[in-house]
Amino acid sequence: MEVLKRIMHVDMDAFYASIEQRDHAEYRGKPLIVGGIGSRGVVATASYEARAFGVHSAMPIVRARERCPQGIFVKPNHKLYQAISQQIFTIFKEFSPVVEPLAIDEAFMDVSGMERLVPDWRQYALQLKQRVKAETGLVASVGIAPNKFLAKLASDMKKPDGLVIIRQEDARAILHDLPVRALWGVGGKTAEVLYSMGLRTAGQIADTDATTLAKHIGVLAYQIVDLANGRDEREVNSDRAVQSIGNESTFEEDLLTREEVERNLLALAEKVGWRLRTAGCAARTVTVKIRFASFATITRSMTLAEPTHFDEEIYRAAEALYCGCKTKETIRLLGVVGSNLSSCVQPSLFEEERDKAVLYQAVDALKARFGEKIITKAKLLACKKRKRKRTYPKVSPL
Ligand code: TTP
Ligand code: CA
Repeated sequence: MEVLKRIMHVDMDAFYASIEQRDHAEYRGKPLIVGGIGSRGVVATASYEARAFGVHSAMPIVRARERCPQGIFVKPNHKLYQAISQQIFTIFKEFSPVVEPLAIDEAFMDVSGMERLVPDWRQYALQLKQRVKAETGLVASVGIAPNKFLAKLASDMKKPDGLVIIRQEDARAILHDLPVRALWGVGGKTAEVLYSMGLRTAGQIADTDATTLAKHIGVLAYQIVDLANGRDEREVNSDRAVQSIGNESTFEEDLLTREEVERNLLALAEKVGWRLRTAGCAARTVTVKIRFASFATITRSMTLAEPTHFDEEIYRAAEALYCGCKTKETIRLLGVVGSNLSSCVQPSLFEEERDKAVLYQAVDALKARFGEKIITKAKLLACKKRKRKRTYPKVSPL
């Protein structure tokens, strides 16, 4: 007999904003926007009160201020959010042995085969929501369904403070009017092809022959016809490794010179190197993301002979990638990402490499004790001094 799968998806409501409202009574019940505060910042998230004004994640902060001038705007406190994330994941693990993190505030949990322990799934989900509320003061939305796709859909259906259970027999009806973009894997380009074929809803996809559709959009057709019919075989994978480690900066003023770009790439490489080393892994692929003044954005990647977590090696690759992008435009955003991760760097046979590892151990011990900024490259210190100097009014020589 086929064992019915049962998947739970938990997702915290307005995560960063709810934490700030929890910790600041004066923010409660108000439109609160968490994000980069500078003129070039973007919204990380907004409280539900702010969403009523049309403010949402990834929107430029300038636009959010236009839409919601009475909003309270605050900078994110990532360390705090990370700590609370750990707290909620500890709770999740009490409710299922198989927990797959999907983001800082959401996870899939496989609760199949627990029927004898759990006579009432609604009650079980309520218990989880209550535990999270009691321990963190925050509200989670929960979805339960026979597969991952439906469980994620369910947790989103009655947000905030949602709790929805989808049964397999109801899936097709629930999916019927959903836009095709809601099917995993359908991005902008695929959606255009589907629209051109007159296919706009999941209901229409559900009734389409996958082999015929594959002639237009490739093998993705099989996946989306399955999803549209409420079928999804993917397992909850508790060992899912982090896919990449990266960092990016949007600048208050565009970067004009090559020297400025290189300094910023070095600062980003230093952050990525530190994060890779603290995560105990190394990256074989380095990617640089560049957004120009015109908003055109490019990414360039390079795969190294050996995985690395050393700042200079990440920087060398990033700089080479940047140099390969010939353009005269100024730059508003730079990012550096390490991917293709392995768990640690092979111990080197070469003395010079071993010395480097010892040096980094010392650097990291200082960073771990006194904070990431305690030690940095001389080149970056010089640049910080110069930057600060530039903020003073210029005095003309006599
Ligand atoms: P989400 O779960 O997408 O959003 P949310 O928790 O704020 O709101 P809800 O789930 O109720 O719709 O993201 C979780 C956190 O991740 C969010 O609080 C802030 C951060 N985040 C960003 O920093 N940038 C983004 O573009 C998104 C989508 C999220
Ligand atoms: Ca969330």
